[in-house]
Amino acid sequence: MFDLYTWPTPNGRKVSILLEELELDYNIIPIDIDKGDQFSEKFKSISVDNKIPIIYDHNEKIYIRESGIILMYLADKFGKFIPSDENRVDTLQWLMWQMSSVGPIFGQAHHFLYYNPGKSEYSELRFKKITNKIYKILNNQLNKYKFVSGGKKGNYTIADMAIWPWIARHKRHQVNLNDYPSVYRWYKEIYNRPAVQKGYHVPHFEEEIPL
Ligand SMILES: N[C@@H](CCC(=O)N[C@@H](CS)C(=O)NCC(=O)O)C(=O)O
Repeated sequence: MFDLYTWPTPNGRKVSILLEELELDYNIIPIDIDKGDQFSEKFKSISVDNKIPIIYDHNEKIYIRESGIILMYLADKFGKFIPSDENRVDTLQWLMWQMSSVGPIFGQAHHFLYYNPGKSEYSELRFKKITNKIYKILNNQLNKYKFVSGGKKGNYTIADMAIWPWIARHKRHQVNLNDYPSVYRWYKEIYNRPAVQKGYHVPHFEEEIPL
């Protein structure tokens, strides 16, 4: 059994999607980061940086933070959605690409383009440009392969699960998915997975998944 501390954001949704894909039982503990729940004394005692998502594994009696490592931990523990053959490294390198490029850059793009438009033209242009560079990289990869990692033999993995919820925020970073047809093909395929439909709306329904 697991506890999931989360809120409907891309980093939170990565983990709820994997928990649904693995068909695991888990308690959902909403941390309303818009109201400041992440700064409560109770949450601070389990989170060094006041951020969701966090899981608690009741069997091992440990808290785990950082969405990338949470995905690795669960995928390894249940032996699913992470290759055990030579493709493992490729899955992990795309996962790390998400953690180091997609998340931080799209996060900045949302900050300037969606939450604070008009405050810094330079920053809006900069993060829009790098965002589109990231989409080009992803589109090139998905031109060649069905899923992000593993090449021709690749399957749906935690690398796809990490990237997908950020692409679901394409309107916030002002990207039209029609401009990236292979990303759009991949996005729709993953959108149709029942576990994704369920995991997206954890801890509550916020919006229909944008298409
Ligand atoms: N590197 C962390 C980032 C987590 C993160 O940025 N969480 C955001 C929501 S997506 C958050 O909790 N923000 C609240 C705050 O910073 O006060 C991860 O991937 O888990």
